[in-house]
Amino acid sequence: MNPALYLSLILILLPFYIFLIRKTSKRLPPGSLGLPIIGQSLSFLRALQTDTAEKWFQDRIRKYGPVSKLSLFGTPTVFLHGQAANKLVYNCDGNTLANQQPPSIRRICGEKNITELRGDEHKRVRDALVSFLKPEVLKQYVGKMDGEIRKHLDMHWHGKQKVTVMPLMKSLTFDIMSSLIFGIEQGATRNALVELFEHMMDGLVSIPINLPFTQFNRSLNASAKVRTMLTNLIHDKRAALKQNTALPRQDFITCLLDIQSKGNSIVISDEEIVDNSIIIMIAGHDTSATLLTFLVRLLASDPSVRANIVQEQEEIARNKASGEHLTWDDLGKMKYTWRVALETLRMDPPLLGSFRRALRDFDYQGYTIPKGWRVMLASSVTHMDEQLFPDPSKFDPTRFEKQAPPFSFVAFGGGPRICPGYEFARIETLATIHYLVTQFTWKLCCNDNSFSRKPFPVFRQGLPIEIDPKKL
Ligand code: HEM
Ligand SMILES: *[C@@H]1O[C@H](CO)[C@@H](O)[C@H](O)[C@H]1NC(C)=O
Ligand SMILES: *[C@@H]1O[C@H](CO)[C@@H](O)[C@H](O)[C@H]1NC(C)=O
Ligand SMILES: CC(=O)N[C@H]1CO[C@H](CO)[C@@H](O)[C@@H]1O
Repeated sequence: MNPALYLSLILILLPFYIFLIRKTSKRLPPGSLGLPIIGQSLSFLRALQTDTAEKWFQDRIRKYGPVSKLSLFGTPTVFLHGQAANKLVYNCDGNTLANQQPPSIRRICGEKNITELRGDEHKRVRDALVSFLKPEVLKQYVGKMDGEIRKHLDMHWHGKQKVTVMPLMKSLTFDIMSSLIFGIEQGATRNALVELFEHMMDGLVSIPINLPFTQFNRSLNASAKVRTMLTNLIHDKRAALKQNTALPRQDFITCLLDIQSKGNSIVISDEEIVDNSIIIMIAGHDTSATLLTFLVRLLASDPSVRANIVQEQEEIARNKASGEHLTWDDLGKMKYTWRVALETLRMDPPLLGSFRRALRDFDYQGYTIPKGWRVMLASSVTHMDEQLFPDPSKFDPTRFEKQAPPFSFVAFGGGPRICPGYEFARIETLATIHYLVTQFTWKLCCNDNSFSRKPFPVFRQGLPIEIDPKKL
């Protein structure tokens, strides 16, 4: 991070920071707040960059126990981990702990964002999202996803000897979402949208200074353009629905417009549709692409898992006519493949934890978590707890033959804010793996297959592989 910008950030935040740490005389958790504002931010960022965040968590736990205080990104913070902490934070009511993104992210993602809402407001918008993302509805879109995946493989994999997996998976999950969420198919509009989203995402981890040459400004510009595009899209689709040239079930946007026009219990405004489709794109595209990339890496390096998956998928392929797309029932048969995906998420979760903000003082394990402080839940620490997952560093998909203990497997979060995209992610992951293993064999071809977290895992070399088409 640029030192001059960091310094100005410190000067802006200092009074607020002093106010927060002065205010309380309660029994605070152990730990040090470190240097003003900077606190432990740099060491944490370094751990993320070198993929040693898990070790960073463990060191802190060894030193201070299950609850400790620190200072991250200019805010005094309480660090929590463990099954009980997962349960507390994920189930906590919206009057005690709120999801609160920094103001910079709010400006990019919009104010009517589900991640910002709480209580009844959260439930109303969430119900609208889930009305599209629930299995009974999503199952109608399996064929559409299937089509996107096959098109992607024809364009970017067939005829190649070497491909770089991570950027391809990002473009695949983007294309799938663009088609299902916005109904924007291949073409100039989609290409423009990809670029705008990239700029937007860059800004989420940039320094929030809005000057004509900063990344943040470029991100805000992109956000404004996406918003205009989506607002126009909504008007067009509403007109098309009225003239019956679009179907209510065509995509996420038409689904919400249909709900809106019926004026029933779930009401959602145009602005909310725009903000929440942006949030869905941001929440759903890197996470799923990360899972797929880890799966491709795993299948290159674990022959026995690979053999089992190939067997399961070829069995399904044998019962299909050529060109026939996968169905909901086919996906239901991919039980082993999905357990491998869950075990991959256990060992390499795309998100290591969650942040919340305390809206009032509250006590946990004899300590006070003061109002205004941030709570950092290192939720994925339970993934490596040997009480919950015996022999935790062993890759063993059969663990997921049984339900994991509550609040122990939290790759999708938990409680009322649990990831509503679970089913979406399951469908696209299984369908993609199906076509990959039935059409190709591959091997890793680069010595450096390491990644850093930004905060999502990013493979340093993008994970290049050598591919061979299977003879059919
Ligand atoms: C493997 C893929 C995915 C993983 C690992 C994942 C993980 C998560 C996690 C951990 C949370 C909770 C964050 C918190 O409580 O702080 C979350 C929330 C969310 N996810 Fe996912 N996600 C995935 C895919 C998706 C997809 C495909 C979509 C959309 C189609 C999606 C949409 C959302 C939304 C809208 C929220 C916010 C929900 C709320 O605040 O009520 N996710 N996700
Ligand atoms: C980016 O900076 C320019 C020049 O200062 C300004 O006119 C514009 O409003 C900024 N963009 C946004 C979306 O704030
Ligand atoms: C954002 O747009 C403004 C005005 O349209 C322009 O002056 C500015 O250079 C743009 N910012 C970036 C970083 O591209
Ligand atoms: C904290 C914040 O800015 N969140 C906004 C999200 O949307 C709600 C409801 O529209 C606003 O009231 C909040 O200000």
